[in-house]
Amino acid sequence: MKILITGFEPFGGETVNPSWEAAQLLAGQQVQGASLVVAQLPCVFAKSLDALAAAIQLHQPRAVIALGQADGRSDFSIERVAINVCDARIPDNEGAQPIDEPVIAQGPAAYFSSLPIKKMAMHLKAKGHPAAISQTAGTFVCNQVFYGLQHLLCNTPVLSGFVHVPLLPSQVAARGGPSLASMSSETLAQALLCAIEVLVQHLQSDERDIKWGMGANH
Ligand code: PCA
Repeated sequence: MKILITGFEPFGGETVNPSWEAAQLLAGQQVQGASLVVAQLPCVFAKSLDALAAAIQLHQPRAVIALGQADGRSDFSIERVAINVCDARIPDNEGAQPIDEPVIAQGPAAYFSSLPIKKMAMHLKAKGHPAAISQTAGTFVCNQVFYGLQHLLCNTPVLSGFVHVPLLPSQVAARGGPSLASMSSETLAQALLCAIEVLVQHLQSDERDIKWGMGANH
């Protein structure tokens, strides 16, 4: 069983992105029999969904967790819902700044995460990691990827969703000003392993249900 973890390239003039730093630390690790594979996504509206689809095609994962940097958030934000809107506050890495555009024309207004978000948040908190369910992934490239991911996989048994992570200490230091919460890439990776553990257990119990003809997805 493979789990695909995606992270983003740096954007907005930064030189690192915590989502990719953490993803790289997870590459090749095993979690209760599941292998973690990773892919980096461009922070470019016109390219991110093609890169995501190519990684899914290549790895054929049983679940996908897309990660992104969330400036100013102090906890793991396990996103509940992706909306069909791109409304960019800043230009992407190729200068595009869509305003009030759909991610997928004619797509539904929103998709929910199909990850066990409450179980993941509870387990993270139980292990001492700050975590919360977030009700918005914004309207920039992260939300676009989250929406595109759910759209691509909505009629498949592959579970998927999005988690925003806090900044790295170096990013906070470079900003100066009042201290923002930050987490090292090692802490991020450790916490993500806890969340993935819960996901794998969830998938395994799902598979037992399917085998016994119960077929429940949640
Ligand atoms: N964060 C941005 C896009 C890439 C990233 O890491 C966002 O929250 O939309």
